[in-house]
Amino acid sequence: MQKIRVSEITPERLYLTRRKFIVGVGSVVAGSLLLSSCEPSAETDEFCRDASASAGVDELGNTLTSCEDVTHYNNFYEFTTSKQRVAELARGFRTSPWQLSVGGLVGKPRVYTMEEVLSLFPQEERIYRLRCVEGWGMVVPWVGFPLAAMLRAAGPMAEAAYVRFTSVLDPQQMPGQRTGVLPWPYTEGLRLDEAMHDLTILATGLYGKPLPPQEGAPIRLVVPWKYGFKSSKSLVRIDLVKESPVSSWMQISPNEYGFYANVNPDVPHPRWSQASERRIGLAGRVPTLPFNGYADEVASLYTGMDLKKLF
Ligand SMILES: Nc1nc2c(c(=O)[nH]1)N[C@H]1C(S)=C(S)[C@@H](COP(=O)(O)O)O[C@H]1N2
Ligand SMILES: [Mo]
Repeated sequence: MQKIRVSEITPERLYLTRRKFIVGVGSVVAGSLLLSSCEPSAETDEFCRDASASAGVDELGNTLTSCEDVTHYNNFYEFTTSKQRVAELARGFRTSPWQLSVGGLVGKPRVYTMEEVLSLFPQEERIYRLRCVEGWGMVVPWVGFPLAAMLRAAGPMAEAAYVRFTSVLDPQQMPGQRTGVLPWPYTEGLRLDEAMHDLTILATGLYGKPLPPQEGAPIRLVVPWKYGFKSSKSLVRIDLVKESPVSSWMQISPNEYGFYANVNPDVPHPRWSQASERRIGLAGRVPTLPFNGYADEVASLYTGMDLKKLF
């Protein structure tokens, strides 16, 4: 099958026109320039050669992780459990044609092609911290749109309380799916109000370009206040459901990788501390912030709940 890149169908300006920040607009945007964060080098592959972001830092002043590091240090167990090898094993993964179904307890279920997704939902840049439960983090300039826009278009029914996310099942293309390292397809879930929060996005790109395969092309979830495993890659289904979905990670290790998985420096993983993290590309460690630094935006979602139990 002929491989068609999303960028060939959709002009890249579609991704580049609506850059804006959700938080910390002030000085960062005022002084922003289109800057290329990746120095060309022998190591830099095609994707990063013309990478761009509207600022070099997030709203807290953290330097963006280089495009090269973002795209060569990945968790994507469908390909391999070796973070440095995901890019190489995912190269050439066919993501076109692609369909994303939105269904379950909705009035208007719909199957979107990627072309429809990109033309119906205006794309914007969101610079977010990503914190993996393993104790490392990155700062990534995503391109995408609020999941809420797609859920609103579907018309959630009154009984819908949760959202289940299903990633692609394609063992022919994904060697990790020919192993039992996780229950496939990769499944995750959010409470409906978490899914509707404006910080929750579906990402279709990063560094100003359509997602490369290792990042969960052509469309993946990004929930920046939760551990990275909640941000499912290469989505094919989004279903509104009544009961709390059981994720792939909950199935294999419920006391290590729970449903909420809100970033919390005060709640250690059973096998390591979560108090600090290694920022990929930087020396040393930095303190991990409650809700990954998004507490002002999201803490109210959990009023009255015991945060220590929300692992
Ligand atoms: N489908 C799928 N989604 C996934 C994963 C995975 O293995 N499969 N890994 C998760 C984990 S553990 C993390 S930390 C992030 C990593 O995203 P990144 O590679 O873009 O940094 O993706 C998440 N989404
Ligand atoms: Mo992770």
